Amino acid sequence: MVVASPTTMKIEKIRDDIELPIIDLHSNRSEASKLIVKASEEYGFFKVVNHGVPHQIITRMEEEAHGFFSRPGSEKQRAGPANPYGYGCKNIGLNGDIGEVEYLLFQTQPPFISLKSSNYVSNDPNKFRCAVSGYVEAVRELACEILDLMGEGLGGPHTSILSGLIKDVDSDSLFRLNHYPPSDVINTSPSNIGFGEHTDPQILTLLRSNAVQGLQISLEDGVWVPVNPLPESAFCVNVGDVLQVMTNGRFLSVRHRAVVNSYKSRTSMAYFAAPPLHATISCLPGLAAPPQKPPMYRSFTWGEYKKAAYSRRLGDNRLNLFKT
Ligand code: GA4
Repeated sequence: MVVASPTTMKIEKIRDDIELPIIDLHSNRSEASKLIVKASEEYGFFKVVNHGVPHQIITRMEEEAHGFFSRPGSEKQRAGPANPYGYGCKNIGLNGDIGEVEYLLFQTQPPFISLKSSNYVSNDPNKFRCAVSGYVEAVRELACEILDLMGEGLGGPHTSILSGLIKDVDSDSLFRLNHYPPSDVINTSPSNIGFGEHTDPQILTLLRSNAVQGLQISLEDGVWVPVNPLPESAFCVNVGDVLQVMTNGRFLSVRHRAVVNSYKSRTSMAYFAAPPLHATISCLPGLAAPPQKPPMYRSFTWGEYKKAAYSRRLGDNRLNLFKT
Protein backbone atom coordinates (compact mmCIF):
# COMPACT_ATOMS: atom_id res chain seq x y z
CA MET A 1 0.00 0.00 0.00
CA VAL A 2 1.26 3.54 -0.76
CA VAL A 3 -0.06 6.40 1.38
CA ALA A 4 0.73 10.09 1.62
CA SER A 5 1.67 11.14 5.14
CA PRO A 6 -0.77 13.99 6.01
CA THR A 7 1.83 16.11 7.80
CA THR A 8 4.67 16.01 5.30
CA MET A 9 2.85 14.82 2.17
CA LYS A 10 5.77 12.44 1.81
CA ILE A 11 4.81 9.24 0.05
CA GLU A 12 5.14 6.29 2.36
CA LYS A 13 5.12 2.60 1.54
CA ILE A 14 3.33 0.35 4.01
CA ARG A 15 3.67 -3.38 3.55
CA ASP A 16 1.27 -6.08 4.73
CA ASP A 17 1.59 -7.03 8.41
CA ILE A 18 4.30 -9.42 9.36
CA GLU A 19 4.34 -12.05 12.01
CA LEU A 20 7.60 -11.65 13.88
CA PRO A 21 9.42 -14.83 14.93
CA ILE A 22 7.73 -16.20 18.07
CA ILE A 23 10.17 -17.88 20.42
CA ASP A 24 8.97 -20.30 23.06
CA LEU A 25 11.20 -19.91 26.10
CA HIS A 26 10.08 -23.32 27.39
CA SER A 27 11.58 -25.02 24.36
CA ASN A 28 15.06 -26.54 24.18
CA ARG A 29 17.56 -23.92 25.43
CA SER A 30 20.09 -24.14 22.61
CA GLU A 31 17.28 -24.07 20.02
CA ALA A 32 15.74 -20.97 21.66
CA SER A 33 19.12 -19.26 21.79
CA LYS A 34 19.78 -19.93 18.08
CA LEU A 35 16.36 -18.58 17.12
CA ILE A 36 16.84 -15.44 19.23
CA VAL A 37 20.21 -14.75 17.58
CA LYS A 38 18.73 -15.31 14.10
CA ALA A 39 15.77 -13.00 14.78
CA SER A 40 18.05 -10.31 16.27
CA GLU A 41 20.21 -10.43 13.13
CA GLU A 42 17.35 -10.45 10.63
CA TYR A 43 14.67 -8.25 12.22
CA GLY A 44 16.05 -6.81 15.47
CA PHE A 45 12.58 -7.73 16.77
CA PHE A 46 10.94 -10.95 17.97
CA LYS A 47 8.27 -12.14 20.37
CA VAL A 48 8.62 -14.45 23.34
CA VAL A 49 5.94 -16.74 24.79
CA ASN A 50 6.08 -18.95 27.88
CA HIS A 51 8.22 -16.17 29.30
CA GLY A 52 7.54 -16.86 32.97
CA VAL A 53 6.20 -13.39 33.87
CA PRO A 54 3.13 -14.21 36.00
CA HIS A 55 -0.17 -13.23 34.43
CA GLN A 56 -1.38 -11.45 37.58
CA ILE A 57 1.71 -9.22 37.66
CA ILE A 58 0.91 -8.11 34.12
CA THR A 59 -2.82 -7.57 34.68
CA ARG A 60 -2.20 -5.70 37.94
CA MET A 61 0.11 -3.29 36.08
CA GLU A 62 -2.33 -2.98 33.16
CA GLU A 63 -5.14 -2.11 35.56
CA GLU A 64 -3.04 0.56 37.29
CA ALA A 65 -2.04 2.00 33.91
CA HIS A 66 -5.66 2.05 32.78
CA GLY A 67 -6.67 3.67 36.08
CA PHE A 68 -4.07 6.40 35.64
CA PHE A 69 -4.91 7.22 32.02
CA SER A 70 -8.65 7.35 32.90
CA ARG A 71 -8.04 10.17 35.40
CA PRO A 72 -9.08 13.72 34.50
CA GLY A 73 -6.44 15.63 32.50
CA SER A 74 -5.88 18.10 35.34
CA GLU A 75 -5.00 15.27 37.74
CA LYS A 76 -2.62 13.63 35.26
CA GLN A 77 -0.89 16.96 34.60
CA ARG A 78 0.05 17.11 38.27
CA ALA A 79 2.33 14.10 37.64
CA GLY A 80 4.18 16.14 35.01
CA PRO A 81 5.61 17.74 33.04
CA ALA A 82 7.96 14.98 31.92
CA ASN A 83 11.48 16.26 32.38
CA PRO A 84 12.13 13.65 30.98
CA TYR A 85 10.54 11.53 33.77
CA GLY A 86 6.94 11.89 34.90
CA TYR A 87 3.72 12.47 32.94
CA GLY A 88 3.90 13.79 29.40
CA CYS A 89 1.14 14.54 26.94
CA LYS A 90 2.10 14.91 23.27
CA ASN A 91 5.60 16.25 24.06
CA ILE A 92 8.23 13.55 23.62
CA GLY A 93 11.72 14.17 24.99
CA LEU A 94 13.05 17.67 25.53
CA ASN A 95 13.70 18.87 21.99
CA GLY A 96 10.34 19.59 20.42
CA ASP A 97 9.16 16.16 19.26
CA ILE A 98 5.43 15.61 19.49
CA GLY A 99 3.06 12.70 18.98
CA GLU A 100 -0.50 11.62 19.69
CA VAL A 101 0.43 9.96 22.95
CA GLU A 102 0.30 10.47 26.69
CA TYR A 103 2.71 8.61 28.94
CA LEU A 104 4.38 8.11 32.28
CA LEU A 105 8.14 7.58 32.26
CA PHE A 106 9.97 6.26 35.32
CA GLN A 107 13.49 5.33 36.33
CA THR A 108 13.44 1.78 37.63
CA GLN A 109 16.10 2.02 40.32
CA PRO A 110 15.07 3.34 43.71
CA PRO A 111 14.03 6.04 44.40
CA PHE A 112 12.09 5.92 41.09
CA ILE A 113 8.83 6.11 42.85
CA SER A 114 9.76 9.00 45.11
CA LEU A 115 9.55 11.24 42.08
CA LYS A 116 7.06 13.97 42.81
CA SER A 117 4.66 12.56 40.26
CA SER A 118 4.09 9.33 42.13
CA ASN A 119 1.64 10.95 44.54
CA TYR A 120 -0.59 11.94 41.66
CA VAL A 121 -0.74 8.66 39.77
CA SER A 122 -3.51 7.05 41.78
CA ASN A 123 -5.76 7.46 44.82
CA ASP A 124 -3.67 4.68 46.27
CA PRO A 125 -0.08 5.55 45.33
CA ASN A 126 1.29 2.62 47.33
CA LYS A 127 -0.74 0.12 45.32
CA PHE A 128 0.55 1.77 42.14
CA ARG A 129 4.15 1.64 43.39
CA CYS A 130 3.79 -2.07 44.28
CA ALA A 131 2.40 -2.86 40.83
CA VAL A 132 5.32 -1.04 39.16
CA SER A 133 8.03 -2.62 41.30
CA GLY A 134 6.53 -6.12 40.89
CA TYR A 135 6.29 -5.69 37.14
CA VAL A 136 9.75 -4.17 36.74
CA GLU A 137 11.38 -6.90 38.79
CA ALA A 138 9.69 -9.62 36.68
CA VAL A 139 10.56 -8.06 33.32
CA ARG A 140 14.13 -7.40 34.44
CA GLU A 141 14.49 -11.12 35.10
CA LEU A 142 13.03 -11.88 31.69
CA ALA A 143 15.42 -9.39 30.04
CA CYS A 144 18.36 -11.08 31.81
CA GLU A 145 17.20 -14.51 30.63
CA ILE A 146 16.93 -13.30 27.01
CA LEU A 147 20.35 -11.61 27.22
CA ASP A 148 21.91 -14.82 28.58
CA LEU A 149 20.36 -16.76 25.69
CA MET A 150 21.80 -14.19 23.29
CA GLY A 151 25.21 -14.48 24.98
CA GLU A 152 25.12 -18.26 24.63
CA GLY A 153 24.00 -18.10 21.01
CA LEU A 154 26.76 -15.64 20.12
CA GLY A 155 29.39 -17.91 21.63
CA GLY A 156 32.58 -16.44 23.02
CA PRO A 157 33.92 -16.58 26.54
CA HIS A 158 31.61 -14.28 28.49
CA THR A 159 27.99 -15.26 28.06
CA SER A 160 26.73 -13.24 31.01
CA ILE A 161 28.30 -9.84 30.25
CA LEU A 162 25.05 -8.49 28.81
CA SER A 163 22.76 -9.54 31.66
CA GLY A 164 25.40 -8.35 34.16
CA LEU A 165 24.87 -4.78 32.94
CA ILE A 166 21.16 -4.97 33.77
CA LYS A 167 21.64 -6.71 37.12
CA ASP A 168 24.03 -3.98 38.29
CA VAL A 169 22.47 -1.96 41.15
CA ASP A 170 23.23 1.19 39.18
CA SER A 171 21.49 0.01 36.00
CA ASP A 172 19.81 2.99 34.31
CA SER A 173 16.80 0.99 33.04
CA LEU A 174 13.52 2.84 32.45
CA PHE A 175 9.86 1.94 32.46
CA ARG A 176 7.26 3.66 30.31
CA LEU A 177 3.46 3.48 30.15
CA ASN A 178 1.97 4.80 26.89
CA HIS A 179 -1.62 5.57 26.00
CA TYR A 180 -2.53 6.24 22.38
CA PRO A 181 -6.07 7.63 22.22
CA PRO A 182 -8.44 6.32 19.55
CA SER A 183 -8.01 8.10 16.23
CA ASP A 184 -11.62 9.37 16.23
CA VAL A 185 -10.77 11.38 19.36
CA ILE A 186 -7.95 13.10 17.51
CA ASN A 187 -10.08 15.32 15.36
CA THR A 188 -7.86 18.36 15.56
CA SER A 189 -4.57 16.75 14.65
CA PRO A 190 -3.41 16.23 11.08
CA SER A 191 -1.14 13.35 12.09
CA ASN A 192 -1.73 9.73 12.95
CA ILE A 193 1.74 9.36 14.44
CA GLY A 194 1.56 8.33 18.07
CA PHE A 195 5.31 8.00 18.64
CA GLY A 196 7.57 9.02 15.75
CA GLU A 197 10.22 6.84 14.19
CA HIS A 198 13.31 6.17 16.27
CA THR A 199 15.61 3.48 17.55
CA ASP A 200 15.79 2.66 21.26
CA PRO A 201 19.11 3.82 22.70
CA GLN A 202 19.36 1.11 25.41
CA ILE A 203 20.35 -2.59 25.30
CA LEU A 204 16.99 -4.31 24.97
CA THR A 205 13.31 -3.29 25.10
CA LEU A 206 10.49 -5.52 26.35
CA LEU A 207 7.08 -4.34 25.23
CA ARG A 208 3.57 -5.40 26.17
CA SER A 209 0.53 -3.94 24.51
CA ASN A 210 -3.18 -4.58 24.40
CA ALA A 211 -4.58 -6.27 21.30
CA VAL A 212 -4.73 -3.06 19.25
CA GLN A 213 -2.33 -2.74 16.34
CA GLY A 214 -0.01 0.29 16.19
CA LEU A 215 3.64 -0.78 16.20
CA GLN A 216 5.40 -0.55 12.84
CA ILE A 217 8.99 -1.39 12.03
CA SER A 218 11.15 -0.21 9.16
CA LEU A 219 12.96 -3.15 7.64
CA GLU A 220 13.98 -1.61 4.36
CA ASP A 221 14.49 2.09 3.89
CA GLY A 222 11.16 3.87 3.64
CA VAL A 223 8.94 0.77 3.92
CA TRP A 224 6.90 0.46 7.11
CA VAL A 225 5.77 -2.95 8.25
CA PRO A 226 2.90 -3.19 10.77
CA VAL A 227 3.48 -5.74 13.50
CA ASN A 228 0.59 -8.01 14.39
CA PRO A 229 -0.16 -7.43 18.10
CA LEU A 230 -0.89 -11.10 18.78
CA PRO A 231 -0.52 -13.39 20.64
CA GLU A 232 -1.62 -11.25 23.54
CA SER A 233 0.32 -13.34 26.04
CA ALA A 234 3.62 -12.48 24.32
CA PHE A 235 6.25 -9.86 24.98
CA CYS A 236 7.66 -8.10 21.96
CA VAL A 237 11.43 -7.74 22.30
CA ASN A 238 13.72 -5.44 20.36
CA VAL A 239 17.43 -4.81 20.11
CA GLY A 240 18.58 -1.33 21.19
CA ASP A 241 21.53 0.76 19.94
CA VAL A 242 23.87 -0.43 22.73
CA LEU A 243 23.34 -4.07 21.76
CA GLN A 244 24.04 -3.26 18.11
CA VAL A 245 27.36 -1.74 19.23
CA MET A 246 28.21 -4.65 21.55
CA THR A 247 27.56 -7.20 18.79
CA ASN A 248 29.60 -5.14 16.32
CA GLY A 249 26.58 -4.55 14.11
CA ARG A 250 25.51 -8.21 14.03
CA PHE A 251 22.24 -7.52 15.87
CA LEU A 252 20.10 -4.72 14.44
CA SER A 253 18.64 -1.79 16.34
CA VAL A 254 15.73 -1.22 13.98
CA ARG A 255 13.74 1.99 13.51
CA HIS A 256 10.16 1.71 14.67
CA ARG A 257 7.18 3.92 15.42
CA ALA A 258 3.65 3.76 16.81
CA VAL A 259 0.69 4.91 14.73
CA VAL A 260 -2.79 5.75 15.91
CA ASN A 261 -4.82 3.91 13.36
CA SER A 262 -7.74 2.52 15.21
CA TYR A 263 -10.98 3.46 16.84
CA LYS A 264 -9.78 1.64 19.92
CA SER A 265 -7.29 3.09 22.32
CA ARG A 266 -3.92 1.39 22.58
CA THR A 267 -1.88 1.06 25.73
CA SER A 268 1.62 -0.26 25.92
CA MET A 269 4.17 -0.83 28.66
CA ALA A 270 7.86 -0.73 27.77
CA TYR A 271 10.83 -1.74 29.88
CA PHE A 272 14.11 -0.35 28.54
CA ALA A 273 17.00 -2.43 29.88
CA ALA A 274 20.06 -0.19 30.22
CA PRO A 275 23.59 -0.32 31.68
CA PRO A 276 24.79 1.90 34.53
CA LEU A 277 25.70 5.42 33.39
CA HIS A 278 29.40 4.77 34.11
CA ALA A 279 29.55 1.43 32.18
CA THR A 280 31.88 1.34 29.19
CA ILE A 281 30.20 0.09 26.05
CA SER A 282 32.32 -1.68 23.48
CA CYS A 283 32.21 -4.70 21.22
CA LEU A 284 31.92 -8.08 23.04
CA PRO A 285 35.08 -10.19 23.08
CA GLY A 286 35.30 -12.31 19.94
CA LEU A 287 32.92 -10.25 17.79
CA ALA A 288 35.55 -8.00 16.25
CA ALA A 289 38.60 -9.46 14.55
CA PRO A 290 40.87 -6.72 13.22
CA PRO A 291 42.11 -6.15 10.59
CA GLN A 292 39.41 -8.03 8.61
CA LYS A 293 36.56 -7.16 10.96
CA PRO A 294 37.44 -4.11 13.06
CA PRO A 295 35.04 -2.69 15.68
CA MET A 296 32.39 -0.59 13.91
CA TYR A 297 32.00 1.80 16.86
CA ARG A 298 34.37 3.45 19.30
CA SER A 299 33.99 2.73 23.01
CA PHE A 300 31.88 5.10 25.07
CA THR A 301 30.10 5.18 28.39
CA TRP A 302 26.35 4.70 28.53
CA GLY A 303 26.19 8.17 30.17
CA GLU A 304 27.93 9.67 27.12
CA TYR A 305 25.56 7.89 24.71
CA LYS A 306 22.46 8.79 26.70
CA LYS A 307 23.49 12.44 26.73
CA ALA A 308 23.93 12.37 22.94
CA ALA A 309 20.50 10.76 22.54
CA TYR A 310 18.64 13.07 24.89
CA SER A 311 20.16 16.23 23.41
CA ARG A 312 18.93 15.35 19.91
CA ARG A 313 15.65 14.76 18.10
CA LEU A 314 13.77 11.49 18.32
CA GLY A 315 14.44 10.40 14.74
CA ASP A 316 18.14 11.35 14.63
CA ASN A 317 20.68 8.63 13.94
CA ARG A 318 22.79 8.63 17.11
CA LEU A 319 24.89 5.57 16.32
CA ASN A 320 26.54 7.35 13.39
CA LEU A 321 28.16 9.76 15.88
CA PHE A 322 30.10 6.86 17.40
CA LYS A 323 31.25 5.09 14.22
CA THR A 324 34.98 4.39 13.95
C1 GA4 B 1 13.22 6.37 22.85
C2 GA4 B 1 13.08 5.15 23.76
C3 GA4 B 1 12.45 5.47 25.12
O1 GA4 B 1 11.04 5.65 24.97
C4 GA4 B 1 13.07 6.75 25.74
C5 GA4 B 1 12.78 7.88 24.79
C6 GA4 B 1 13.22 9.28 25.23
C7 GA4 B 1 12.05 10.08 25.83
O2 GA4 B 1 10.91 9.86 25.45
O3 GA4 B 1 12.35 10.96 26.66
C8 GA4 B 1 13.82 9.95 23.96
C9 GA4 B 1 13.93 8.82 22.89
C10 GA4 B 1 13.75 7.54 23.68
C11 GA4 B 1 15.25 8.84 22.11
C12 GA4 B 1 15.86 10.25 21.86
C13 GA4 B 1 15.48 11.28 22.93
C14 GA4 B 1 15.19 10.57 24.24
C15 GA4 B 1 13.07 11.14 23.39
C16 GA4 B 1 14.13 11.83 22.60
C17 GA4 B 1 13.88 12.78 21.71
C18 GA4 B 1 12.54 6.95 27.15
C19 GA4 B 1 14.55 6.70 25.63
O4 GA4 B 1 15.34 6.36 26.48
O5 GA4 B 1 14.94 7.19 24.41
